[in-house]
Amino acid sequence: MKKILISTLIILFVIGVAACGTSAETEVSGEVDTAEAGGEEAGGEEAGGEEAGGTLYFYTWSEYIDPDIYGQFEEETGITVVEDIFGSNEDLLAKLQGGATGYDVIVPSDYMVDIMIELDMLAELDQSRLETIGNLDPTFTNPPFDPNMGHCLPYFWGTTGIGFNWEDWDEAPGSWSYIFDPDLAKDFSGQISLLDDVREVFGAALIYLGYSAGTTDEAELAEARDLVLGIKEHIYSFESDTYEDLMLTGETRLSQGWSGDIFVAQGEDENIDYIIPSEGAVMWVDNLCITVDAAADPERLDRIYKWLDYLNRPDIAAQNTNWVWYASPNAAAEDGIDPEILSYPAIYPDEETFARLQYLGTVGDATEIYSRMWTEIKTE
Ligand code: N2P
Repeated sequence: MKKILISTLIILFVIGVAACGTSAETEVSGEVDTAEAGGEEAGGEEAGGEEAGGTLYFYTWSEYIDPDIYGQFEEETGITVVEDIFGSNEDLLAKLQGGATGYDVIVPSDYMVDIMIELDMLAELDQSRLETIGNLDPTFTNPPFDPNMGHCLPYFWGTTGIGFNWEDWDEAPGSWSYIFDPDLAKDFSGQISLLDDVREVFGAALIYLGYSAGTTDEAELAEARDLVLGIKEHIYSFESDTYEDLMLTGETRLSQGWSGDIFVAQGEDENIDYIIPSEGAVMWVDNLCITVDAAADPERLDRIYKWLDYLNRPDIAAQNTNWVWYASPNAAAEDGIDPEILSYPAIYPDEETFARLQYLGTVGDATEIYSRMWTEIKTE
């Protein structure tokens, strides 16, 4: 199955299909106020300050690392990692564009890497500074959004599908119609959550309608907007950071969500499960990227390369996947990854499922249409 997966991924990349709790904050930040990480000064003087190893500011998605890794890294290098959380690629971009210069390493998805490279926001990656560079699966080393990993290291990849509770179903809800068809969605009225993420919500609606997840066609986008507006009365919330907690408390029964988040919730309640719908789903690759601001400071860069090398070590990458339940692009980590994860088709999908996955892709000037229609969805 692994072979099938790799060859399919190669095809996807080659043809460029692209068409909570932040426990780490409390554990690692200690004396440092993480709110400062977004400020103009963060990562500056403090970083070179009282501690020998200094501080590294890591801006990432929620629940996206085994929190133990921060302490292990600090023990080994003396470097304190301060985690700050964003909920969507657009929030990440807005924060940096708003003047936050303190972040060292950020974790944008595929299409956002493309946008940030274009905007000169990412430093080039000096692969010669990474002893672990050879650990990556070649499938991921020349992605269309970052040729030859010129800027970033792939971190995790996964899909965006439907989280559900087996208490409600005899057969898994394997269609987006359970969310987007008002006649079906009304059965769970007020108990459905969608991601608070413009591209993900449009992506799913467009896929359900049979269009490309990254369309730039205004009429198709209007149809997708109207679809979401048509079920909005049944939506409990638009939520990206804690939607799996809502499933655990039973407040929501169906969630648009990211594979690993829902599998982690399944660890607490075995009735919770995840499915990639028959119409298809969004697939993404998230990446470790260095901000241009950090790259201007050799001391910050030293810490950054140590951090990237550490996360890309086979034992650490495996430990991390075993905690987050997202697929790893690190081939050398495979031996350490829980066999249950490696054999889970919704994490490492088979060829037939892969054929139904799409990258969101960049949409250029149509970004304005997406954001206008997103506002219409959120405010109407
Ligand atoms: C983890 C979020 C995964 C990010 N909580 C999806 N791009």
